[in-house]
Amino acid sequence: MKIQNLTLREIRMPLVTPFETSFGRLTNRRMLLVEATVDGVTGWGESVAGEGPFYAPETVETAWLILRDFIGPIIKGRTFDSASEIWELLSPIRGHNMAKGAIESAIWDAEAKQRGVPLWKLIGGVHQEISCGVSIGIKESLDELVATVERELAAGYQRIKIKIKPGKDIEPVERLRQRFPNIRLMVDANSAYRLKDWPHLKRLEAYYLMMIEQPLGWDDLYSHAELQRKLVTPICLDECIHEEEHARAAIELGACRIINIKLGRVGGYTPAIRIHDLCQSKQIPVWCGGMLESGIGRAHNIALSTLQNFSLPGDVTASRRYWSEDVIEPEVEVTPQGTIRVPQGPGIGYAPRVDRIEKLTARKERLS
Ligand code: OSB
Ligand code: MG
Repeated sequence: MKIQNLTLREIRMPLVTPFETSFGRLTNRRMLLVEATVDGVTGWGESVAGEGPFYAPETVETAWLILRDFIGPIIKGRTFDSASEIWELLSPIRGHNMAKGAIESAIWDAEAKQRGVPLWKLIGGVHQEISCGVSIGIKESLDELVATVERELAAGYQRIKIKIKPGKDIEPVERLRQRFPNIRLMVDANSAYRLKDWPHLKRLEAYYLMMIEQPLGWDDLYSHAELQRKLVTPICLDECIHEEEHARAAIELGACRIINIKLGRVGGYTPAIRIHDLCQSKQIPVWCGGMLESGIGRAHNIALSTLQNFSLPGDVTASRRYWSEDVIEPEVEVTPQGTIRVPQGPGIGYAPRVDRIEKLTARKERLS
């Protein structure tokens, strides 16, 4: 197979409702899409890099620059047998996983389309229906939070995750537990606490949470190991796991009991599958995280979630939770049981709406 064309574009989409985390509030999402043409077939990928370097060090701008000046020249015109070789080709570039993941996933989509098979089958997926949870941003009031949770449960979602930060943690959790004693509930702090806050985090244990996601520093495995020893509730790591080696270290150190895998954060399917397999061999359950993706990234998350050890509900949800109109057809829909039925068409299985994407495009560059 030969990579003929690579096109980068930035699209901008307003969120249906603003999304607030411990590191900021977002109303408009900028995302970088990659189109990769391989032997005449085009695959699509999405970089999940943020507007600013607040979740991870990368941003839309850094991903663009790395793709154009460093990844493009390695990949363009390259011949290869399988998309599984792309990750290794990119190994001279340190970090920049979100830039790598965008192009790597586009090439996987192209290969699956070439072969006429669904991408989830090509990567060895087994689940035909995936379980969905929701991630709910920090709300102004507890009443608004309760109303949001009520709505998501009515839509069928199987677990509720709320974002927390210091001062907006114990109270919202307590309120939700009073109102919904039996739901599967978890929190995500996006690194808003320090190890010395452990007695405060310990108070969350009264509310029997499924897990506490990424309470401490974004790259601080050691403190998470200390914290996990003080808690009964499992810690789930998100930000910390950006390399396969970090996953191994986290497991060996006892820094977490669950891992959230995001394609973009780890650099694409090859590293995501390796982390998945490692976790499976160590009996660490995983689930697929989300990054407020457009339909392109959402479709990739669905494919990834079909692997065997994605045994907990992920943050992969219906398009309409974030977008008034998505960029794929059909849009991602969730069943009343809170599941997504995996598409059976070739590649990502959802068709990019190129006309709409074109309208949303703020800039576009074909790499030469
Ligand atoms: O930590 O999982 C996170 C969104 C942006 C950045 C980080 C995170 C999130 C979410 C949203 O939780 C999940 C989704 O896409 O629904
Ligand atoms: Mg998270």
